[in-house]
Amino acid sequence: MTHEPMIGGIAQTPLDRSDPLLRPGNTNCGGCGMSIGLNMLSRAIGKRNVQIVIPACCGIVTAGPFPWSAYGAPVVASTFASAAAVATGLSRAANLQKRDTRVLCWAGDGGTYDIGMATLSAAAERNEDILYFCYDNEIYGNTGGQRSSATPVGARTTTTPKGKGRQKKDILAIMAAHRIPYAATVSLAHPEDCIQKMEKALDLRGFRFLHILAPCPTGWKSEPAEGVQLVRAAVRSGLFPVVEVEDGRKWKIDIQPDFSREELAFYFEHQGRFRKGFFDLDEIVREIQEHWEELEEKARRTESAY
Ligand SMILES: Cc1ncc(C[n+]2csc(CCOP(=O)(O)OP(=O)(O)O)c2C)c(N)n1
Ligand code: SF4
Repeated sequence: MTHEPMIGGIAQTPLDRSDPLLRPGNTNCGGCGMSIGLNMLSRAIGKRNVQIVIPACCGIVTAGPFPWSAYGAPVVASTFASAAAVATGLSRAANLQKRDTRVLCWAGDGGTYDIGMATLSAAAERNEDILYFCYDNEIYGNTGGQRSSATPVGARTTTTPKGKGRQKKDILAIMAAHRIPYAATVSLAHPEDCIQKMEKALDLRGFRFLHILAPCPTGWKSEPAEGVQLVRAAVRSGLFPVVEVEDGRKWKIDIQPDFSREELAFYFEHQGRFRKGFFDLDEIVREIQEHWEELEEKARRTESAY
């Protein structure tokens, strides 16, 4: 393990790209979906130069204690609310200096859907040259699992002990509505599609947004070994649509679900946060159908228009 010393929060040594983005020896929980996402991102980055801004979240704890870092890339820790604003500064500096550096944000759902939304929306509206990742574990994981606006209906959290009563925000639609060049969801159970879309997003210019459903065994009360299976079940049942949107109007469905009710039941039954009696599977099936009717209509319109 070659953890590099850092000065002023930024690793000073040039990147050795044989070094993975997420080094061994980090303290993330076993089976953490965020770790799987970082490993996929590591493969997508390849030899590209990147700088990563990470706000308060599990992902910044991952770095470990100063002056060491468990990240094999320069990382700037930002306040919760400012990741996209800090990334704007880094990206503009890199562009002024004509450095071929891709500036990324790696943030949880709390830092994206809620606390960082103002700077995220502002940077997207200005079409800053940033690739923003939201790894969505559907809670404030790092502080013990409070509800966020990404928490799904029926999920018990420390602040919704009887199960959340509201649906999660549709973050992809919100980001697409900014008419940014690229917004997409990626599945950790479909590595080819995931890495190919990460590579595409890395090479595009302007504001890009990728949304990752990231199982959190600690908060979801699920088996660490079942995370990828849970994501596959979410994709196959249609609960987590894998789609991409270009320029806010060209919608494409990347993975067609089979709308399996068995997979949906597996998803809910294999997570302790969903207690029987606090969610209605029939209601969830209806919501999935409604959402997919909208998505298919958008994809049809795109096909006929472009
Ligand atoms: C303004 C502010 N409020 C609260 C905190 C405490 N805090 C640090 S991390 C965190 C949770 C982050 O949740 P999320 O963004 O979903 O990422 P996760 O921890 O799930 O990886 C909180 C509440 C903080 N650092 N700053
Ligand atoms: S609390 Fe959840 S997101 Fe955070 S490191 Fe553990 S498994 Fe990963």
